[in-house]
Parts: sequence; C-alpha cells; structure tokens
Amino acid sequence: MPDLRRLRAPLHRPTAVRTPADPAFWRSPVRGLRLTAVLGLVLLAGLTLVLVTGLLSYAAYNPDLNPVNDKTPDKGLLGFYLFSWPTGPHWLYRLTQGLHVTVGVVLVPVVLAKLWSVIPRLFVLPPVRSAAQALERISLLLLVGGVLFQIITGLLNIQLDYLFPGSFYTLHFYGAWVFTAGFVAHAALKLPRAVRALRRGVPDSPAAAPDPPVDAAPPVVPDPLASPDPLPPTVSRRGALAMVGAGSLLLLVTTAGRSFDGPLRSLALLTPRGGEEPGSGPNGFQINKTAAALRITEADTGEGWRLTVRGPAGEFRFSRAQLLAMEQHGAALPIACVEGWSTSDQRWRGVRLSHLAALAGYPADPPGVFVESLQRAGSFRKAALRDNQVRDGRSLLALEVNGAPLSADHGYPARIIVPAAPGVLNTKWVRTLTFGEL
Ligand SMILES: Nc1nc2c(c(=O)[nH]1)N[C@H]1C(S)=C(S)[C@@H](COP(=O)(O)O)O[C@H]1N2
Ligand SMILES: [Mo]
Repeated sequence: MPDLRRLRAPLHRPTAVRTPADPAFWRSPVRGLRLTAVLGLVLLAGLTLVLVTGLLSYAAYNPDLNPVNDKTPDKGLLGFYLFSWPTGPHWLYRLTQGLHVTVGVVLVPVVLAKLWSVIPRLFVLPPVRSAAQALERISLLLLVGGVLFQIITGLLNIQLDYLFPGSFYTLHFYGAWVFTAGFVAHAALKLPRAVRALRRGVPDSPAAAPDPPVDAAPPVVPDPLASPDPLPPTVSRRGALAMVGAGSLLLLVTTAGRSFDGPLRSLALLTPRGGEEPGSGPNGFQINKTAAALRITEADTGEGWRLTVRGPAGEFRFSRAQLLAMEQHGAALPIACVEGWSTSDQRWRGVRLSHLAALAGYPADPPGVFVESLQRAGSFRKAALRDNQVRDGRSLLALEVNGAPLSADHGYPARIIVPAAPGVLNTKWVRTLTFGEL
C-alpha cells in the first residue's frame, strides 16, 4: 500500500518561505543519523591515525634539540610527549609520514560529507539552550575549525612546497592540539549515539525501505538529522556513501604514488613534482630542491670546497679527496619528505658521522651534531641531529649514491643521510659539522 503521507507532503504543503533554522528547509532524504554515524566512525579511526602520525612526525624533527629545527614557542606543555626519534627500522618515517599525508588527503571527501550531513544542526535556534550544550557547541567550533585549518595548511604545504617557511610547523602543530581538544570531546559525546544508530538497524535508504504499515507506531526516538519533509530520493544512502568512497579512492590513487618509485609515482598527479622526471641512472630519484633553484654553483662545490669539522679536539678541514680516503661505509636508506613523498632505499656511501665525531674529539659515545650547508638563502640550510642518530653506523656524510658520485642536485660534494629521519634533516651541500651538546 502506498504511503499516503509521503506522497502528499511534498506536493500539497503551502510553499511558505523557510529559513535554514526550520528543519524542513533541509530536504535531502539522504541525511540521517545512520549516514552521519558511518561517516563519523570512519573519521574516528582515520583521523586518529592522521593525528598520531602527525604528532610522531613533529617528534621526528628533534624540535626540542636546537631552535634551528623548529622555532615553535611554548611547545613546552604541548610537547610533553616528545622523545628521541629512533633510527630504526630505517623506513620508519617513510611509513608514518606516508600514512599521515595519504590518509589525510583521502579523508577530505569524508570530512566534507560529514559536515554536509550535519549542517542543519548548525542553524538550530536558539543556538544554545543549556550550559552543557554551550560546551558542546564550543567543542564543535574547535573541531570543525581545527579540522579545516589542518586540511588547508597541510594541503598548502604539500602542494605549494612550504608556503609558510618556518612557520608551517608552528601553525600545523598548534592547529593539531586545537583539533585534538574538539575531536576528543566530540567523540566522547557522540560515539555512543553513533554506535546505537548503527546497531538499531534503521533502514539504510528511504528508497530501499519497505513501506511501513499505515497504522504502524511511530519510531520512539525521531531521527534528529533526517529531514521532516524530504524530497523524493535520487540516490540511496548507500549510493551517497559510495560516491564519497569513490572520491576518496580517486585521491588515494593520485596521492599514494608519491611514496613509491617506478610507474606508481607517475600516477601521483596531485603532487606538484609528481609528473616530474628525476632523470635516470644512479642519481635518478626524486629531488626536492635543485642546486640551480637554490643558486648553488660550481664555484661553491668545486675543487675549493672544504668540510669543516669542529669539536673539543679542535677545528679540521677536509677536501672531498681526503674524505674519500677515509674508511667508507654503505647504507641503503630512503629519502622520506614531510610532504609525504619518499623514495625506495638508495645505496649511499661515505664517512660515518660517528667517525667524524671521533676526529672532533669524541672517540666514544658521540653527542649530537649541528650541521650547516653552504647554501646561502632559503630554508633547511641547518639541522641538528641527536646523539642516537650520530651513533648509528648507517648515519653517513654521504659522498656517493648507487655507485656514483652524488649529483649536484642530491647534494654534491657531501650530504647527510640518517636512517628513519625526515628528509629535511638530511642536509645537502654540507659545509660544517659541529659536534657537541645541542
Ligand atoms: N641544504 C639543503 N638541504 C636539504 C634541503 C634544502 O632545501 N637545502 N631540503 C631537504 C629536504 S626537505 C628533503 S626532503 C631532502 C631531499 O633530498 P633529495 O633532494 O636528495 O631527494 O633534502 C633535504 N636537504
Ligand atoms: Mo622535505
């Protein structure tokens, strides 16, 4: 039997002017607790992963070591969790940051769909009815503001190549904590309801739902997110979810490739350098900034180049030939950038940092090192490495890669390479190493 109420309502209701505060203003039949609950649970799992890997990424920068790595003021309290980032497994940052960026991008359609699904609630009048509700609204402000701010700063950073030199870390780090406050409060308040909505077996789609008998008892708890006056459905809730999923899948395909070499990388259309050919041969892997872009010339890196090593034993200068005459060690390590792209393991060869520390006056238990590049302007000219990084036998001042001398773009005459570290700590075109407490 056709549901007469449903047929009648949209056709014969007088077309009074409705404002967004009127629930009947919102007429999509797709909105409802169930859709919101599914999206919410996906975000609970997904954004938790993005948050944890993001906080790990910050720790990986050694931000507490020396103000060259990070200048965020007052991270004291917020940085309570910082720890010595380990040097193994050597692909650790490649994994955590690949997940952070890829999952973060893939969740964008889910976040937008979730916001769309609850938008009528934004206009409910009066906006605040109780103290508890006021708190909930404030937590929503932190949550929505926080997640949009993180998405925008994150996307700008991976697309526009550090639009905010220096301050990106600060913005994204503070933003993460604002978001966390809203996220935790919101999850605590809404999780039970989301689980209930999914357990109760509310029909998935108004289109697919069997018509209830006319005299059926109305549901005990009305769905606060469902439109009281829905338009006829053009897509089922499952169909709407599938559209969101398809959007996420498209982003996955065009983003994940940045973490892999070979044909997969050419699929990473959303990466500014995605389609760029890093060339072939031993140095044919992705370049972040070229020597030319940073105005590093032949005169800087040619015969006259010397490495300065400082420590309690004094100050020493070495030519590239002298460094090549020292004991050489190899390490197969990737470059893994904060922007989420990474390379597979490259075979680096050069002098161990621990060996240079010994020359500088630390024959055992070397401390951290302060690294300076000959690069004159721009970011990432300096970096501080921790003692555990200097001690690891795979941490090198690399002179060669994959059996050939470093190319100018990969840091000739010498660059740092450290296992499991963010790419930004692998300073190229090194000029000075100062060993000591940082
Ligand atoms: N001197 C200097 N070193 C640098 C950089 C830089 O801009 N200048 N970029 C860093 C960043 S952010 C990354 S991800 C790696 C990239 O190394 P690659 O270009 O050899 O792949 O180099 C790091 N070393
Ligand atoms: Mo990077």
